[in-house]
Amino acid sequence: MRFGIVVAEWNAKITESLYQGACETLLSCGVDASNIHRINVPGSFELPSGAKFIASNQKVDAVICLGCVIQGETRHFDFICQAVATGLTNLSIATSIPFIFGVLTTNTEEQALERAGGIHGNKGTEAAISAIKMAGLKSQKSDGNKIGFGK
Ligand code: DLZ
Repeated sequence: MRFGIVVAEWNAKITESLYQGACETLLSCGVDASNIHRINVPGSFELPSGAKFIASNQKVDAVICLGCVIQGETRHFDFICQAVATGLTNLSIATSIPFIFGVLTTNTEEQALERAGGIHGNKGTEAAISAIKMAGLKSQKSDGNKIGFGK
C-alpha cells in the first residue's frame, strides 16, 4: 500500500514526533519506505489543501495529516480546528481515499508533548494504524456481518 503524509510546520517539534510515530508504524507494518510520500505545509490550516495535493499527484491508498494546534489568546484555535476537521471530512467523502485526522488540539504545549511520544502515547502512531485500517476497507468483501467497500 502507498501512503501520503502531510506534516504541518507549526509546532514543528511536536509534529516531527508525530511524523516519526506514523512513519515507524507504517514501516513496522511492512510498508516499503519508497511507498511513503511526505510533504510539509506551513500550518494545520493548510493540511486539507496539502492532502488534496498529495492525493492528486501520488497514487496513494490513504493520506495521514499531522498537525498540532495549541490554544492561544485569540480565536485562531477554533477556526483552524474547524477548518481542518471539515476539510478532511469533505475530502474523505468526496473521494474514495481516506484522509486521516492526526491533529493534536490541546490547551498547552505540555499536553501536546504528552501525546506526541509522551505518557499518552503518540497520536501519529494511532493515525498510521487508522490509515492502514481504512486503506484495507477497499479489499474487504461484503459478506455476513462484515460490511466493506469491495465488490
Ligand atoms: C496562525 C496559527 C496559529 C496562531 N496557531 C497555530 C497552531 O497552533 N498550529 C498550527 O498548526 N498552525 C497555527 N497557525 C498557522 C495556521 O495554521 C496557518 O498556517 C496560517 O493561518 C496561514 O494560513
